[in-house]
Amino acid sequence: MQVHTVATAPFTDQKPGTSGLRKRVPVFQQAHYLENFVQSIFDTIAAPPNATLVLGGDSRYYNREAIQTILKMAAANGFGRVLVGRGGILSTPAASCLIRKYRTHGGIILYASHNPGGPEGDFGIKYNTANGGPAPEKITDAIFAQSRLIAQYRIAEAADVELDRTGEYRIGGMTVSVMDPVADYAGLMESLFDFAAIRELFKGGFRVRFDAMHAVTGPYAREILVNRLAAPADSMMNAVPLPDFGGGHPDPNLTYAHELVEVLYGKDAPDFGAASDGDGDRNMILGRHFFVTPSDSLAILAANAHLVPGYRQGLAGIARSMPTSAAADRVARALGIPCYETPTGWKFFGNLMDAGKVTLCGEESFGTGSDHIREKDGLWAVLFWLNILAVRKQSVETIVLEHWARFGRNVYTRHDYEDIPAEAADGVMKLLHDSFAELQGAQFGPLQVKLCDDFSYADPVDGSISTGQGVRILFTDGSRIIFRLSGTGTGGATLRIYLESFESDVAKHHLDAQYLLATLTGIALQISELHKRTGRDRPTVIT
Ligand code: VG1
Ligand code: CO
Repeated sequence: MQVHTVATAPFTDQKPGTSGLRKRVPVFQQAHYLENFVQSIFDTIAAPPNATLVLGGDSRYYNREAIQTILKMAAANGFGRVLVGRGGILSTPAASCLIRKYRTHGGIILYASHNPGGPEGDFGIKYNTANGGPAPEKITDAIFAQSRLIAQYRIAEAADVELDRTGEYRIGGMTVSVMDPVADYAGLMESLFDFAAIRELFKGGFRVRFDAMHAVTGPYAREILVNRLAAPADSMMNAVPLPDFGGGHPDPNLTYAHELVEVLYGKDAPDFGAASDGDGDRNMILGRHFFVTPSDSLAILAANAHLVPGYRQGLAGIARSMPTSAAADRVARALGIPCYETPTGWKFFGNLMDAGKVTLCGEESFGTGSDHIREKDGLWAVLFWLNILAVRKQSVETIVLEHWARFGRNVYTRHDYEDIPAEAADGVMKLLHDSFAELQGAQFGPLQVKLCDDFSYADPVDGSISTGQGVRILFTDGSRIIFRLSGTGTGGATLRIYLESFESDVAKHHLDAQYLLATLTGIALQISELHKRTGRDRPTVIT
């Protein structure tokens, strides 16, 4: 095997965000751009000789080219084996599953989650460590630092590997195992959930519709829902992964998954609907004419976990990201288990799960998961819900309303202002910071501000501190307004406003969240001067 050492110069913008490095495809197509970042990963992790790596992605445009490059670089950097999903496909949860099951040194996931794909769309790359989870900040910071110094990278001269046939291939001394991307993951799901009960549910005429949004979950959902659980084939929609996701935006929310929403809110709607995102780690749960917020979903899964074989022995604890509603906290209290509040991003859950402190984790951004892997897991959440529905034999809506009647309802919404000028977004955040003193104790109609700050987190396991994780305005009655800038976008800035209040009155539980949160929304707009500063009079997306 001939190895070339290629001289290169640093790019200054290779700083990983909330979840890996994401840029437009043409940025990654620049000479040396991908190679620099991959070499920076290899230099930082310093894997021992002959280590094993997992490699795959969400099927988006440029994945295949990137995989060929990364394989040649892995061979030149002394890896002994790379496990690749057939066709270059691995959902993020499946990659996490493989890293753990085969005890590999780590994995490289090529994906940009819910961001659009195609030649002008987004591409991304993320490194996961041996526990199967996204590299923690100290590693992503080190990778970034290395990318600022890099002077050369190593790459083998070799033919491209046939990615579409399972089997073993060689690049010099390194083996490439092209694997079935679904089998191990599907087996893991089967070990956690009562597949027999779910099969019975479908047999009884319960109808489900799953929208893979032309992204990676198509083959996974087909194998699990149709082949193993015997749901009818027409339970699936948009199930063939496409490099540009069919021109869509593979983000499972009420705006971008409108095709599914129309089915579930239409005439003769199925009993249950779900969608997943580009890389398969998110989930949206719908009942007939009913939407379950991700924050409620986490709380409901926790409250019903005893009905599911994999969780029957009890939960060690729950963790949620700071902007996620406190619905799960109420369940944790009732169960007598701890509830942790972390910054946004799944990487913060890893330590808690590794230390055995939490079993379930969730984010308001349609992410739910457990310690079965170290990523959020879209299909896992779907199966968890189906398992609960199979046991309780009630509708999704009834289960949610009963949950609220018991615990109260944390009324919740998120308003996203996408692609606004970075200066306007920074201006809003600065204004808020500058207003902390003035806001403290301020009265807005019936609501009084108890505290405002910029959230920071001390990891209870390794003591690491993460600051600047979002502006919180907390009111004395438990209501909250959070402002945060997205760390996953590639164009302009995205400002997220998270709004939450608590409603104990059952008579109000059926009311629309936007209506119930109107006062809080007004306060948020007033104190942020958002409309004036961004020129926008309404959010791009409401979830
Ligand atoms: C968003 C979500 C966050 C999630 C992250 C990665 O980040 O808000 O909760 O962990 O995406 O999700 P941000 O910084 O844009 O708010 V995904 O499905 O990449 O893997
Ligand atoms: Co995702």
